[in-house]
Amino acid sequence: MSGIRGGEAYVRRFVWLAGRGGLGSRWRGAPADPSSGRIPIHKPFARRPRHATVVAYLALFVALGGGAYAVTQAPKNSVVSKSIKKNAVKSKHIKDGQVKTAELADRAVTAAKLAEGVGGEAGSQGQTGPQGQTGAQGETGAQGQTGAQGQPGAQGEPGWKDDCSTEDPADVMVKVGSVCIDRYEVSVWSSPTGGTQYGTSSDDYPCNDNGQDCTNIYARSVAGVTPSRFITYFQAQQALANSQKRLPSNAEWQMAVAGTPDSTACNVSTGSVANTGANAACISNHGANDMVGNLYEWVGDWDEQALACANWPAGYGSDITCIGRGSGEASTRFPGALVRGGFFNGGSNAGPFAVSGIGLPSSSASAFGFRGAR
Ligand SMILES: [Ca+2]
Ligand SMILES: [Ca+2]
Ligand SMILES: [Ca+2]
Repeated sequence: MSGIRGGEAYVRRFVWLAGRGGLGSRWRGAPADPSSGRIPIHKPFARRPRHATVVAYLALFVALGGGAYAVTQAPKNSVVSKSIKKNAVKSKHIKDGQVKTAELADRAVTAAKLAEGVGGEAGSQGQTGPQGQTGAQGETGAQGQTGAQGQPGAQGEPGWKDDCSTEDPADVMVKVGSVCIDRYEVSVWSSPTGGTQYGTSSDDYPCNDNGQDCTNIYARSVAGVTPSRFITYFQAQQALANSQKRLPSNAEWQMAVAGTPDSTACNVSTGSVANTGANAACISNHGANDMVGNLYEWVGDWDEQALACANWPAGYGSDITCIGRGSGEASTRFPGALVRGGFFNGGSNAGPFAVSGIGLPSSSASAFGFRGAR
């Protein structure tokens, strides 16, 4: 910018001269030297013109062909109008003789530009800045949708029907209140549906009396067979478990026997075991056969082992009762597992109230059998 300093002053003085009326005669009488472009202006000037006056006469100067004059002290093409900021160049910055019309391009200076100043061009765009830091973690997203339904599970074990029927049509149970009771005294077999029967005429069970290894015997309630006997409480219990049954409680047995005849309608005096259901009239109100007579039947309950017996009154069929300790009788310290109903040679001792706790759970006898419940 320093090269242009003084240019405005030069123009100002030129204009001031024109304002005093001297320019016309001098302009016309002393045209610019074509070799230098310098306008012959004489010093000194006693008075400086106002800025508005400078602008007005500079416009006139340009209109009269000022483009033919040039600034001699500015390097060629080093200063163009767009390089000068608005209001950056004022008359006081221009020295005498530093602006010559020869260096002003055609139409480079207009009255409007001079009044406003000339703005520079926009600079070039800067380089791309460095990458910013990683932003903070966002909030947790919303819960996803419910997944698809899984596949059906494996089939469960066969269920019991409400009417007490079973998967094995030959294995018959009857409904007694809220429980199911075997219709017949049990026959014990080598498979859930039959095979070899055990305990018909001897103690031939393929497992121990204590029942601990009895995974191979099955209890079924089948008509027309000799009920199994010679079996301990422990064995009977496992045979039932292997058939998804259990021993009935003493109470359940008592409930199921109701209505069974206390007479020879049941096998109470023949002296030998009869086939299951052979005495058709020996049946309870609930449809259970042979609960009185034929074989005594294990129930689930234990009591103190009994050593002696008594009889129920006549109103209870004079049935036998052998339970607990009498006065002065020392305890054996063993349990007596209860059997119910009497047997094939019990006579009047047999009946719906007959109960005996003489036998241990580990006992077995030709007159002891059982039936199941669930
Ligand atoms: Ca045995
Ligand atoms: Ca019986
Ligand atoms: Ca009786």
